[in-house]
Amino acid sequence: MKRRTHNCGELKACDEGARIILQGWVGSRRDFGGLIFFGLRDRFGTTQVTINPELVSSEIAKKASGVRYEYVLEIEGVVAKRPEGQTNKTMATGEIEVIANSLEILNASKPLPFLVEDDVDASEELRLKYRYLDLRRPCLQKILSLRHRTSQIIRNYFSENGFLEVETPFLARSTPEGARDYLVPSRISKGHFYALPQSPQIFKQLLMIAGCDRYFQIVKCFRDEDLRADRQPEFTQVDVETSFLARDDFLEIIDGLFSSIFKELKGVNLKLPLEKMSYEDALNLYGSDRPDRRIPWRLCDLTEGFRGSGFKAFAGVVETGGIIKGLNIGKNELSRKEIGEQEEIAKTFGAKGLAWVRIEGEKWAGPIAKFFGEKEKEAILKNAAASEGDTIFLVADKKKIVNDSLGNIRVMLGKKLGILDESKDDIFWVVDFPLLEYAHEEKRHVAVHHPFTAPHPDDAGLLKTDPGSARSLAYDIILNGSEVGGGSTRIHEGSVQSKIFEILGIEKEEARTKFGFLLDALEYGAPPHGGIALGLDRLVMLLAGTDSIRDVIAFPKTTSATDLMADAPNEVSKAQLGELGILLDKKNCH
Ligand code: AMO
Ligand code: AMP
Repeated sequence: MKRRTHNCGELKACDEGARIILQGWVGSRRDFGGLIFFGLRDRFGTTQVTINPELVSSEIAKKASGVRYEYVLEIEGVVAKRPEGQTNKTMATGEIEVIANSLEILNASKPLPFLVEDDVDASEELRLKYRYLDLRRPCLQKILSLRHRTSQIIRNYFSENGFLEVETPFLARSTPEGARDYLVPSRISKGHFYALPQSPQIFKQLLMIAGCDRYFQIVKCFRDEDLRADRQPEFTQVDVETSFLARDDFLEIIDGLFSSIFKELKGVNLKLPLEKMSYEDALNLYGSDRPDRRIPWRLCDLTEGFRGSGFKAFAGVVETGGIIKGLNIGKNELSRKEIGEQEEIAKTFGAKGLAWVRIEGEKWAGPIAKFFGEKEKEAILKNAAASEGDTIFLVADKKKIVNDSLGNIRVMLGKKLGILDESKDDIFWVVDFPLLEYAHEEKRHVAVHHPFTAPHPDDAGLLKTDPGSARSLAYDIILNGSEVGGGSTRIHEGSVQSKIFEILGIEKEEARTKFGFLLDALEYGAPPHGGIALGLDRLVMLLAGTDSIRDVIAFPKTTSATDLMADAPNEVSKAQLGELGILLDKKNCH
C-alpha cells in the first residue's frame, strides 16, 4: 500500500493536472464495456475515477472490470476537469474526475446485503445487523462528525469556564432516577450485585462536597425502561454540577453553552438569557411540560363559562372539580372523518370524547353547539380569541386528561397541517416544577425529579400543610418540544433531606441502606450546589434533524434492547454462571 496524497472529498478544479493517490471504497460503478467509472468513497467524500482502457495496461483494465461494490481500491492517476455538461454541483469534488494510471485492489468484498447509499433500500433490522456497512453511508458519517463536533464544543466550553471533567464509577449501586437498574453480579462477593448508574447523580453531589466546585462529564448512563424513538437503554449525558451558585446564575452558564453550540454549528445567535416559563404556565397554555412553541396555538380555560351550563355533560364535570379547556385551530377546516381521528387520539389519553364547534355567524356548527347559550359562547369567543370561521376543540375532564389530550392533539395536528414552523428553533427553560406527585397505586408522594431536589424557598410552609402543591427548584431545558436536559438545585442540609425522605414515605432504615453514604457526607459541610444533565443523544438528534435516536448512536440497540450485530444479550456458559453463584430459573427464561 502506498501513502495517499488526498482524501476522496478534497480535489477541486484548481488541482487539475496533479498526480494523486486515493484510497477508498467503491460506492458506485458503471461499466460501459470500454470506459469504467467508479465513485470512490471515504469518510470525507466521493471522487469519480475513470478507467480508460486505452490509457492503462490490459492487466489493469482487466482488474478494473472485476471490481465490485465496496471493494477497497488504491488509485493512482491524474486530476482532470470534467467535460462541459458533466460537472456535478451537488458533489464537493463535482468539477473533477481522476483519470487512473494504475489500480490496486486492497481488498475485495462479498456481495452486499444492501447497497451503501443514503436512500438505502433495506429494513432497519438488516442495517443494524450490518451496522458497519450502514455507518459507511454518507448521511450517517455526517452525523458521527456532528456528534464529535458537539462534544468538542461542550468540552471546550466547560474547560474554558473552570470545570473539571471527572470520571465516576460504572460498577456502583442503585441511583434514584426511578427506572429499573441493569445489574452486574459480583464473582468475589457472590449473591451481591452492582447496579450500573442511571446517572452519576450521587457521585457528582459527593464531588461538590469534596470541593470540586465545577464538574462535568460526558458519560454513559444505563436505564432498563420501555424504549421509544427518543430513548435508549444506554445513552449519554452531559452531566454537570456546580457549587455556590444560585439557580439563575447556574442556568446562565448553561445558556452560554447552548449559545456556543448554536453559534458554532448553525451560525445562529441565541437571544440570552434564554426565556423561563413556569411549569404552571406551560401546562395551562400548552397542556405539556415540554411545549413545542413553534406551533402558535394555545389552550384556553373555559371552566367558568360552563359552570351551571345547559350542556349537562360539561356542567357535571365542572361540578365534580374537573376542568374544561379549548384549542382554537383557526380557519383550518377538518372533515368529519379527520375530526373523528382527532377524537380517537383524545381517547387514547383518557378523554371521554372530543367536542368541537365552528363559528358560523349566530348559529355555530358542531354537534353540541345547539346546547350553548350566550355565556358559553362568550367564554369561547373571549378566552379562545375566536372569530368567524374558527374551529375550537373542547375537552371536559380531570385536569391531567384535559391537558394530555388537547396538548397532544395540538402537537400532532399542528405538525400534520403544517402549522409548525421548522425554520426556527425554540429553546427555553421550564422552571418551578412541582416537588412531589401523588402515586395512587403506592398511596404516597414520589419525587417529580429525584429526592435530592431542593424545595422552592417560597413554598417551605406548604411542605407541612399541603406538600403536593409545593414547588421545587427543578428545571428542564426544552428544545423544539423535546426535553434535552433536566436538573435542580439540591438539598445540601442533612436535616432537610431527612424531612423530604419522611414526606416521601422512605423509612430511615431504607434511606440509610440506599443513600447512607450521601446522607453521611451531607453532615460534613456540604456546600450549596446544583446541576443538570443534558441528553447528548437527544440534542444531536435535534441538531441533525433526524427523528430516531438510533441515527446518532454508532452502535444502538433496538426497541427491545438488543444489539442485532453482536447478538447481545446472549446466553452464557454454566461454568460462568457457576462462578457467580447464579442458578437460572428456567421456567422464567425464554
Ligand atoms: P434525567 O433523568 O432528567 O435527570 O435525565 C437527564 C436527561 O437525559 C436524557 N435521557 C435520555 N436520553 C436517552 N435515552 C434515555 N433512556 C434517557 N433518559 C434520560 C434526557 C433527560 O433530560 N441526575 C439527573 C440530572 C440532574 O438532576 O442533574 C438526571 O439524570 O434528555
Ligand atoms: P354525547 O352527549 O356523549 O353524545 O356527546 C356529544 C359530543 O360531545 C360528542 O362529540 C362527544 O365526543 C363529546 N363529548 C362528550 N363528553 C365529552 C367530554 N368529557 N369532553 C369532550 N367532549 C365530550
